[in-house]
Amino acid sequence: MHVGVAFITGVSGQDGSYLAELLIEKGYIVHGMVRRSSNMVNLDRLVHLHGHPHMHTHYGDVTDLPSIMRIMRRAADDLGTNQILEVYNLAAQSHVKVSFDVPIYTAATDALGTLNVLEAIVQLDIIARVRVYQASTSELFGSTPPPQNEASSMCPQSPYAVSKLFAHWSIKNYRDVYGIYAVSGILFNHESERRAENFVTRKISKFVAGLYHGRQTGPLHLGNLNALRDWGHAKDYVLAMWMMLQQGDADDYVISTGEQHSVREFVETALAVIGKRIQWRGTGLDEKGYLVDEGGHGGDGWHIVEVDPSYFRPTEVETLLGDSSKAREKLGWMHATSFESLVRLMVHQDIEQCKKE
Ligand code: NDP
Ligand code: GDR
Repeated sequence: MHVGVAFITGVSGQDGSYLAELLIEKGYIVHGMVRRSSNMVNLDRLVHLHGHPHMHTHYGDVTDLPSIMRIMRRAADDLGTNQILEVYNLAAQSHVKVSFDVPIYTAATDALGTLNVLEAIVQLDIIARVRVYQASTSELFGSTPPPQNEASSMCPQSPYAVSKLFAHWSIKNYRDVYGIYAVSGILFNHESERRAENFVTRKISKFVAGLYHGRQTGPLHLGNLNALRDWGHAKDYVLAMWMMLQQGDADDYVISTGEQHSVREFVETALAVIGKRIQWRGTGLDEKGYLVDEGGHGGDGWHIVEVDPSYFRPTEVETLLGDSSKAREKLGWMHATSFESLVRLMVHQDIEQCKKE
């Protein structure tokens, strides 16, 4: 017997893989959308999900409405009496910097893709049998000063954030118009060893693991070291997604740790895991007036970090710090992994991974 049925778009991503694991453990049947070109590393690593009778993957794309409808119909077929289909819309072009290079594609996936998911529910006439979770983001706050909570102004700073704001408002609109149980989780940055390697935390943990194994021949090239983020562990955050769909009423929630660290601190903390220290060379201002670091070395003249302006963003989100008191009070959610534990976990996992390679 299964306790519920879920449909996850973006199941091959960092969050999708943790969420599929969580739901399978809870006894759900999980239907996940993957693309022909999807990177299956995360799902492939989950040996216990392979061939699991409750885990199904289907080809589709959120820009292709018929494929969403086909998978949704298939998932709805598994519903028992009085069961509700939980739809988690995690699919996205999720890289902020990349969204400046592919704005139209980002909007097609992140904005219109979400509208497609909502419209599929309306077209299939299954509104009363569905609950929807939308992957909203702290990037919506953009230039709004911290701390940010559900009532803070949304000032998106990238095509990614603008597209996600469209999706965020579409969720509210379909909730108001059709009465769909649809929620947006406004999640702050969350990371793990399953994070793609072009996000800053994983880029750092991989580099430090290489350093540990004596495999780095050059410095780590990074962009803005002064950006401040509120980083948690993805595993804690997918639990909050599930909790949001188990409430009496549909509502939006900020999910964060309430602790803020700079990219520079992430580098220092990761290096400390392997017993190394970095001496920063000082800072200056670039032509836009941003504080720019000049990199740092390991004390023996060997450069550990070089600042590479090609990683700067045309408009940067400088400071994010979430206030998730509403989630604490109403959902009873609280992050379990501290910043130091997160960094330690990521570095240790990459040390193991690097050894195998
Ligand atoms: P990932 O980039 O790891 O995963 C994104 C997933 O979306 C991948 O499975 C990808 O599949 C899929 N995808 C991309 N485009 C399409 C498409 N057109 N149709 C179907 N699937 C598609 O992101 P995360 O797991 O980190 O994040 C999950 C969601 O949460 C995203 O929407 C992200 O924007 C949002 N978010 C993430 C935060 C974080 O800190 N991680 C914070 C707040 C929000 P493929 O392998 O085929 O590319
Ligand atoms: P972010 O994550 O943009 O916050 O979006 P990312 O790790 O890309 O950047 C965090 C901060 O680090 C600075 N930075 C660099 N970033 C990258 N990727 N590479 C670098 O070399 C580098 N050097 C410095 C960035 O400028 C930025 O300030 C993530 C994604 O998961 C989104 O999908 C999600 O919505 C938000 O988190 C919340």
